[in-house]
Amino acid sequence: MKKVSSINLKFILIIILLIGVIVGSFTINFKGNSETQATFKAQNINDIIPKPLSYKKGAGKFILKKDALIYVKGNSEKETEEIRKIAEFLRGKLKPSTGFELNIIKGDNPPAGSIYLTTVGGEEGMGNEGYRVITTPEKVEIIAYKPEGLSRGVQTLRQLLPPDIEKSAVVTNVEWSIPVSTIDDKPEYGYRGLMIDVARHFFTVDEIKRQIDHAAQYKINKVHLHLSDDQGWRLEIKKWPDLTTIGGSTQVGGGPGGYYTQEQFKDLVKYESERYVEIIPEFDMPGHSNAALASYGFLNPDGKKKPLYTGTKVGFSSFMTRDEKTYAFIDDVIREVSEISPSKYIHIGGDEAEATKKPEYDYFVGRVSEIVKKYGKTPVGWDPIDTSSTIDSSVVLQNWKDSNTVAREKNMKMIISIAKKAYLDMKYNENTPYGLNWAGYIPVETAYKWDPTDYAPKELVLGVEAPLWTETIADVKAMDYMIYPRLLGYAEIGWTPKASRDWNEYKIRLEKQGERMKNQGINYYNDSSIWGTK
Ligand code: TNX
Repeated sequence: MKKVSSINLKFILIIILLIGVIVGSFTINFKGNSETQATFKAQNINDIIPKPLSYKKGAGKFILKKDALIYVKGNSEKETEEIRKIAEFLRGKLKPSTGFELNIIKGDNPPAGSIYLTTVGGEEGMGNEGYRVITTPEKVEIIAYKPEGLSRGVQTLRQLLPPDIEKSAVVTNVEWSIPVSTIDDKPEYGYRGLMIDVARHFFTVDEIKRQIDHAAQYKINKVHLHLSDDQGWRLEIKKWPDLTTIGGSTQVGGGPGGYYTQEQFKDLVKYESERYVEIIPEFDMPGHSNAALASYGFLNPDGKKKPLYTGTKVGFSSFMTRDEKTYAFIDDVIREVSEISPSKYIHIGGDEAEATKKPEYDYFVGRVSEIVKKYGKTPVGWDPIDTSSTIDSSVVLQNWKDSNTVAREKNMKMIISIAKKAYLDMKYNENTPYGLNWAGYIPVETAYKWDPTDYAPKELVLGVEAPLWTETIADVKAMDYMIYPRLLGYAEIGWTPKASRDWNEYKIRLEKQGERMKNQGINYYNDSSIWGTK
């Protein structure tokens, strides 16, 4: 009798277990895809873009409260002061939505409830941009080898908080919590860039700051400004003021154009350096130079100024390549820029010089590269600059066409910006209201599914850059639409190793970023393949 009942008990237990399993799996199926993904996600991955190298989730959470303190401590007083500025940036980002006025304190041993930013204990292997975020119920600690790493870690911290953190007005019904977790992170490439063409259409300093602020949250660390083209010259050069008063006076379509004074440029550079973003100035030569040729007659063979140009054709203008007046002028430009631009790079253009014969082009880019080097900077040029006999591995190639054989032979370092993958001015599809399509359509998926090593050997790759040419982009709304969400993909291609990237998994994280972008007022392209039709 006893034996029978124990068998029965086992049987009943098995039945209960089986029912449990069936009901459980049914619930998951019934709940549908998104919730299943959410459950999976909560346990195993996070929403962060670019995806960190490693993320481990524990039990519990840290809750940010209104009396929280931000402790900062560097390896020297100077470093502590630098970290204090990063803490100020963080406080500024957390304030609008939380309403909290977090106090910043120089010191270690933060009390429970604090955020702690420190380079003490940071390891050299983390590199300049690597960081670790350790979240426990008591505190959030970001450790890095350099303050720059802390600034990248702070961008990650924003993404660990609920999306409401990005709202610009106080939200009261939210718990500002971060799951207990440890993140170890560092980038694959040191160059993760965005280019903005401010020559075809001019954008103000504030518009550029806003754009860079948004890009920096995804750890973009280089912003290349295309400061001159046929349609406009956008940076004051004190020795040659007509460059901006005449050359900067219009834009595509004939609008009023504009330019940056050197003071404004310095202010922009300083603002971005506080976000650890480097500004790289470009003057496009010998082609794309009509705005300069329209400003000064002496730059032209007949001594007369060219008319200003407001169309969108390329390849018709050229500096005189065998006239020393040209080089004296360029020397002045490069000298003045090198004095106000801390970046080690100066971009000299070199693309689409169809009005310059090949031997003249070669001579010209060689001479201009020497000028750039004379002022202590590294020249960067678009292809085909690599094909010039005057150019060697002291020059960086920005590769936009799918051809860099000569650059490879010369061991030139490269920034990969292949037009058919990385051009932000290409339309997403035939319905995109702005942009061009000469390099094809670039849907969000295409923008994500490539790697710089598809185009060049890894040891030559400095990183990636996504250029926004602005022939058809006249305002901030259009700019946002073309940049977002594709820039998140480019940022991840530059940051996260190829082996850790997968479109299907990325898509889930991208979907989550939609709410954050919306909260920040970014007019992103609301792609139905990512966000559905809601
Ligand atoms: C090619 S890419 C250009 C630009 C145009 C762009 C338009 C490159 C180095 N030159 O002058 O604005 O196409 O997509």
